[in-house]
Amino acid sequence: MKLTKKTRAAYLVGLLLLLFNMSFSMDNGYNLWLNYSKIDDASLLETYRNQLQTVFVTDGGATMDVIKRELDRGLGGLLQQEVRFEPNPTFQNQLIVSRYAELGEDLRTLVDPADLTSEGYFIRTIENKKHRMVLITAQTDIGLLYGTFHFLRILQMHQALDGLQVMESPKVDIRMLNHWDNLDRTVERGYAGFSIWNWHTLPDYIDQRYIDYARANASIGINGTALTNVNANGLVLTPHYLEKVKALADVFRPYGLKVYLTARFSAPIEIGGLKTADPLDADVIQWWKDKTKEIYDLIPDFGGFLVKANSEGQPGPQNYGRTHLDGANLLADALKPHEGVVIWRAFVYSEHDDTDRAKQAYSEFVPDDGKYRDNVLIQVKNGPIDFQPREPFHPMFGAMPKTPLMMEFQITKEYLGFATHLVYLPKLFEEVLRSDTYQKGKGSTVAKVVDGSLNHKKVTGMAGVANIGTDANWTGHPFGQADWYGFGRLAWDPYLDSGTIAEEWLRCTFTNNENFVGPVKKMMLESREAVVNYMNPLGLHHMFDTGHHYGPGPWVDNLSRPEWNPVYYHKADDEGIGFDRTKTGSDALSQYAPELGEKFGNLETCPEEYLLWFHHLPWDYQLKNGRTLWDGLGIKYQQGVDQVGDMIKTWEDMKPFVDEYRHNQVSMLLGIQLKEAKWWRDACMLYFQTYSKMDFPKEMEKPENTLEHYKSLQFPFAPGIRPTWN
Ligand code: GCW
Repeated sequence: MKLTKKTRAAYLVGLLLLLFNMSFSMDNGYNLWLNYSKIDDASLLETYRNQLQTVFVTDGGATMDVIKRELDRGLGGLLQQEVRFEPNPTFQNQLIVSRYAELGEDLRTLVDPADLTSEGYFIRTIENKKHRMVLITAQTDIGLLYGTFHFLRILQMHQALDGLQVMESPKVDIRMLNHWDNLDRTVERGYAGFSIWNWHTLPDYIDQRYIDYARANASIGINGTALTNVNANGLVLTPHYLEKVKALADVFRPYGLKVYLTARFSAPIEIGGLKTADPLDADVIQWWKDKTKEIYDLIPDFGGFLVKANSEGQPGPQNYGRTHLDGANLLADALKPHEGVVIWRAFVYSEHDDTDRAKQAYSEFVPDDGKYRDNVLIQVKNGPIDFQPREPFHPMFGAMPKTPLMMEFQITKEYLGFATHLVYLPKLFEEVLRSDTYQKGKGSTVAKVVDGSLNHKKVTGMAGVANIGTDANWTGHPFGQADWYGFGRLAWDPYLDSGTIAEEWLRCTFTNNENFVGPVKKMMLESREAVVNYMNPLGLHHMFDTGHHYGPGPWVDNLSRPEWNPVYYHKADDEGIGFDRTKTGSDALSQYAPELGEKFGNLETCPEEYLLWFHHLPWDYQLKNGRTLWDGLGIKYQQGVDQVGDMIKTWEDMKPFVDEYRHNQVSMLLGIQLKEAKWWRDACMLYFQTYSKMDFPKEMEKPENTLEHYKSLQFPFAPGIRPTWN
């Protein structure tokens, strides 16, 4: 067939449209929230184009180059025009990115540097006789980079530039990701593919992902990354691997991202050839000093060591009759000359200690408050057990006023449905940060402990266990990106509101259309309570199946250590259910301030969400709404299932606003979430019924299978842990 010119043109247009549509409907999420697609509001686009006709960026090193590249990409995409960089400031309809010290006198008077920390920045729109411009200024290049990302976010969110006055400084010093990545590229509790660190091709091959990873982190203010699993392998400290670590550190440096490594306490034996790793042994002390110097010779801004010791079989100072204090101070002394820090984890519980696991960390660490070197931070998980859907805050917060306590959140969803469930974690993080410890009277929130404002501030930090892997969209579930994003934003400012964060993320990642943002934000904010309801309602916890933690296993009672068994935590029996942590039980409550001891200890005042965390109660105990505890449990489980049903409906309505690819991904995942929510409800209620011997409440749907069926399920290849099978 011979094509006429006209038909050829029509074909071409058709093909272009098809390509455009395909790219629109095939967004695989790789760009995360750094989605710089064209501003779709024509008049706003016109205004921005007028206000930002040219760009001037101060000369400088690698970070300034990064800023230029990001502006080129960001403004180029959002405004859909070539970005004109000027060699000199014109001050007219210009974006200016300049260090404070290089500003002219007249501009300097407009911003007060006293308000800026070294990573802080100002963004101001200035309109006067001489100027008509947007100014981003900071004391340091990294401050300018953070300001640049903030500025791009303003455009992504379609906010007006007129009268802009932003002043931001991070409230927390160390804002880091902890990767539980093994050197063989498996990721402990990772559900988004393999480790993004390709140790085999490093140091010579720099994957574009490393750069985009650094960009994404810088865009939300994350300034540290521990590359390797806390269940550490000493090999990473050998020259062969350190060369690879150096390559990553070199990539990350312009983005303000420091590298940390996990230090295996027995490394002096395993890779150093010593006979002991005793922290008081002179050779061991010297070995760590030399090793640390070797690292700093390669990576002058190395952050320091993250250590898990004497916990879950990891080696530590207690193997030599020494203490956590001895171990932490050993490494602190080695790092001190290089200005590095030790981040020593408080996630410890001992197989020789039969006291309530919730109490053990406090007992081991609190007595040594004030004795740690000043470059030691103790990293404490948000709750006293282990990243459950809901826990009260860890009693160590506020109880060690002389020691910096760093927050550890888990961004990966080990206990919240892996990367298959939509659960918006910043809601959980916010709940913890806003909890009142009462340690210095009312208002002594966890956030104030973490940002150092409650006590003498030395160095402060917040860590999040990463949910990142090789999946195209980094996090497996498209909404898992919001957890990474939200973690970064809360590490920067622990007082931010989770709703505001959700809205930012939605606008930057998907669209500014209010018909999308409103309902999806609501869905995200409710998703956390949903998972609590369908997994662990009313204060129940740790009822996950053995090892992989996938799905319910409330019946599990045969693991070698008592506190690895779910029955240890729910203590269901013919009388009732729940863990008595009051004076009549383990008395874990006494580790909290007296105000909370009273509040949680008294059934009248204990919030229902912590009921079975602190109390063992009869099945027919009457809840506030007049129903029995048994009915209340069933109703909560059902509510969780119904909430997921509502999420599915909301998401269906969002079809017009989301590209087909991601819409479909989320729909399928929500389908799995619903199936698993029902699984949790049915398995737990059927199991508890063997004790309560009561009928299910009328509100609850009938279980879909028998208890025997649920007990028989096995998942030897569940992700997140190396497979085990019989
Ligand atoms: O929750 C447990 C996890 C382990 C993890 C440990 C820890 C890295 O099941 O996989 O090990 O916590 O935080 O050290």
